Amino acid sequence: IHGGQVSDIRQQPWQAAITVYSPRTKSNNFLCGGVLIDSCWLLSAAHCFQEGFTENRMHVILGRTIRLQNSSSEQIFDVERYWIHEQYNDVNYDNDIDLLANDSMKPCQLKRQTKHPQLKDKFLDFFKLKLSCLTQQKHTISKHTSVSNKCLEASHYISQRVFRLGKSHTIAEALILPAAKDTCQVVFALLKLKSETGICAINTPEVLPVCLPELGMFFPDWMECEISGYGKDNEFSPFYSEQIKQGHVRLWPQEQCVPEKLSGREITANMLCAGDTRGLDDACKGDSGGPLVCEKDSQMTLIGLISWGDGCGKKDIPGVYTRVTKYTTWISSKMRSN
Ligand code: 4AZ
Repeated sequence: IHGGQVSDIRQQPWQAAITVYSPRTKSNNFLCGGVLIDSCWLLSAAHCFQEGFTENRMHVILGRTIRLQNSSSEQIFDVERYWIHEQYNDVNYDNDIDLLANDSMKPCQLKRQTKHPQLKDKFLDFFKLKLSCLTQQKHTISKHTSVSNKCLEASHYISQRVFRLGKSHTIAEALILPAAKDTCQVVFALLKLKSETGICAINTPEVLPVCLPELGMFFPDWMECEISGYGKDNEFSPFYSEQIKQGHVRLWPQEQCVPEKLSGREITANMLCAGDTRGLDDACKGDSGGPLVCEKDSQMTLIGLISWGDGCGKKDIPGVYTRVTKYTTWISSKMRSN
């Protein structure tokens, strides 16, 4: 994000960072932004995937404020499959939209799995209940009652198990409290989930899907909306941002969203322009695939995916976004049939 402010993931809990494994450097490299739209589903920009990376090289990181720093609130997933829009045009970026399915059966963090064998058996008991490890509660516990690291790890372990068992119909809400020395006690509330499909991302203050626009929803010209990402501060900066940033941009009238403003490149009806007329806040390299969100009827609603532009933050030059309202049918039909 050019301009804007550094933010906290709790301000944009739908923001994802997508990484791709490079066999050459043997590391996971930051690829693009993404947006969580449902427990197991994300949207991103098609052009991020045009090199045809295989799913097994990609990871989705949710819940992180600092891009490269592990956090107790993060939830990391493999990608089961991704779909690039059938009409995606890699010359003019028309239909620059991509849908990813989280792989609920393959969480990335299985390291802790064998650390708490005693919990393994117990886990089967709460299998029929709803489980969510509320990070904020964990923090409160650790601050005020100096919970042992063991308990924090245990609650992490349980949440990882839930990801593994993502296809279960119901899981338990659990709160891990310190009991006798070095042991943890599991306190849980019963709650039955309505969903019969897989559960992947668990809702926490740091991980929460954005709302999709409803058919025919209207967003007025010059409405102020919000963008976010881990992308660069400036077009020629060598680095992506260390911390998630947010910015504020206004929706441009389509008549002013023309090639003359965007170094002659074609604009289609599937794109929308948004920007700060003063040339302050704008999306930049690495923000692609991330969200443009507007508040509508007090719901944070995804109306654009960061797609392209002419540099970053130039005065009177808007950023170009994939117009999400054009794809709600495509998105729901893909989700329904998969
Ligand atoms: C990019 O390269 C990019 N200023 C995305 C958005 C914008 C510019 C570049 C808009 O991913």
